[in-house]
Amino acid sequence: MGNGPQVSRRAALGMLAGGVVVGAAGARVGFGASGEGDVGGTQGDLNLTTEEAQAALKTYVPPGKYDPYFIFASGGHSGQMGVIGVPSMRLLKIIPVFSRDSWQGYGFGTDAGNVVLEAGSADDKSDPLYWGDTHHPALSETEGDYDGRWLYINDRANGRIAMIDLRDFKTKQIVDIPNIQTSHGGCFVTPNSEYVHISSMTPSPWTDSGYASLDRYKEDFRGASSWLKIDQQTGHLDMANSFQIELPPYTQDLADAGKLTSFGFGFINSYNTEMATGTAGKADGQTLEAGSVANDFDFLHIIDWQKAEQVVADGKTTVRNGMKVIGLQTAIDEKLLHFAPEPRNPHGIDVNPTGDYLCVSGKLDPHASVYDFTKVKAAIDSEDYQGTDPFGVPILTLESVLEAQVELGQGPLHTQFDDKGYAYTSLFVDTAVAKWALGPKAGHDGADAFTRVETLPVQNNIGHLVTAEGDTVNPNGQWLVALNKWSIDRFPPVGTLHPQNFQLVDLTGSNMKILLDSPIGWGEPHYVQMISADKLTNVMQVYEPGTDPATFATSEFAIEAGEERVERKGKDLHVYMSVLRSHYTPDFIPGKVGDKLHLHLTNVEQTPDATHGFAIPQYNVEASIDPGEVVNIDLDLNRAGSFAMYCSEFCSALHLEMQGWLQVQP
Ligand code: RUQ
Ligand code: CUA
Repeated sequence: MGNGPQVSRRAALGMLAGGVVVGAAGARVGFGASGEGDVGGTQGDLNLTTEEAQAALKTYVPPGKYDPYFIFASGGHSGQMGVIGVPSMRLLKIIPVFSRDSWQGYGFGTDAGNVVLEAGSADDKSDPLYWGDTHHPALSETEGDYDGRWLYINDRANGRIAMIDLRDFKTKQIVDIPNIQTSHGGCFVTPNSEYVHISSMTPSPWTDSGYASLDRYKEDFRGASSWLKIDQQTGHLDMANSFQIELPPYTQDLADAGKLTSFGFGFINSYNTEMATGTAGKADGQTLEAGSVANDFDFLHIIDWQKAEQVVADGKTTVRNGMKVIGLQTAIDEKLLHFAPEPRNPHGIDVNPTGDYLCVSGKLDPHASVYDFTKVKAAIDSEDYQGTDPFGVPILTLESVLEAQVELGQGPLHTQFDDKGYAYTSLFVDTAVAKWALGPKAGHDGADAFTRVETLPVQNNIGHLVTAEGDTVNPNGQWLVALNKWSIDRFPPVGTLHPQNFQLVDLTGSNMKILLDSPIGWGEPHYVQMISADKLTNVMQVYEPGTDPATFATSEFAIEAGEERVERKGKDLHVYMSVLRSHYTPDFIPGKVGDKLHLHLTNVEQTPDATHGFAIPQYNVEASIDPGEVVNIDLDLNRAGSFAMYCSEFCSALHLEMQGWLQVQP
């Protein structure tokens, strides 16, 4: 990554601290002695206050230099993910995941995207799903720290999960998870990337037909906690070695993995433990909104996944739709599932970096409820129960496990952490970030333990937030980004659908300070993770010659220059084509109506950035072939015509000449 970011950061900080700094090139820039001076004239031109100019310097990444952090952002129902540099907040890339992307040839008649997208649609769906609601990204971890290998993201809408390889930033696998319809809880990755977890959101009927009357909600509907095994070589999800735990038909919400002190456990919040179903078509029925807030408490689900692993190994599972399932009664009998009461309708559950504190955000309660894991474990071991739920799941005694309730403000949703024992919780209703101190096990045993120390208003209506590596065992504590749902008035009007607003917050000063508004005009991100750029050590700039990106192995269809050919076997027309600046070889495809065309394109270049496109007008084909990559396209030639195929990526001076003909004789 070079040393650009460090130099630019140091320059910016030095300027703020000392007023004068010698920049990387040796030129002097400075403020007046009071810090009130102009920054090289620009401050005046842009009409900036000194504070604004200082903020600009902190976020400025000079041309050619790199950002020290990467954000991986979900894109909501755009089905994509965004890669954003921090602190510049520059958009570096969009990664298509659940939806098509013509730039990258993802899902346009090419194997790269189509195979992944189609494999990720359940068999009973007549059409592949071409959209998803990307929700909670989860980076792979080693010993609780991001390791820069893989990235997972769930589809909240369709209960699926995708895996992205951070060698080439491409989606490699989509799995439609059996027995859940929608998903929300997770994804989280366990500390050594043993599993990625995802649980259902709204429960679904566990009946053979997939239908059940809402009158039988309690009997027939179920939730599930899914533990999907990660293949340690490829990062792919190994469904044969995955399992689910059957859960009561509550709405399981956010979830997080235990770490260090709480390693081996997973935690899921819930709401609608009332099992309200909405009006269910009844004139006097109650809305779900009203029915799901009746109880004072819902249940924090506490899952011992190491115990669950043992139960699976002992064969105490049934198989449902191809998935090993630990039944609810087995989970109770084996003592791998416990509940703790949590104030009604909470939202986020976040485990602090030491793994000691489980922080539950109240949503309808102005507090964060902090549970001490050591107490939770002791209560489990001593069977310190205050009762059971309607399904027989033991409920731990609240007073025995609750460590503190910290008053934060209205509408707490999600919490992230820094390296100094502070927690940062988003307040949706107050549209603010609350900074608060954790307790003794996070280094705060003085008067500030479990108290709010600062509130920072943000614009507008924050959902999630992220701090640098803020959900690992080792947060960096430098930056916070508020993921604001509304951006009203923050940007010039661009029509009736507004961008979202990511606000970059500096955590290094004595107070939290907003440095930058960053419009997100390509999706509706829910959650992001922020990783130090120097952890992304495996990123490729070109593929090895002839690589199949699905496996990173040499493709059986790869060719070298000189091996191009056209082979006809009856109606099957195989074309082995090389691609380089600025021609296709061969540039002529002799087809007939009724042929099956199998195109095998090899980009024989090894120059970084020498990507070529391959588009066939009116045949809905658009491929992107990166240097070294092999792309296969299967096409039924069902229409006669002369089709001018062309390179869609501006690759060279003679890019416009990079053309050929697909001839389909009547
Ligand atoms: S959730 S804004 Cu779907 Cu991540 Cu809390
Ligand atoms: Cu190749 Cu344009």
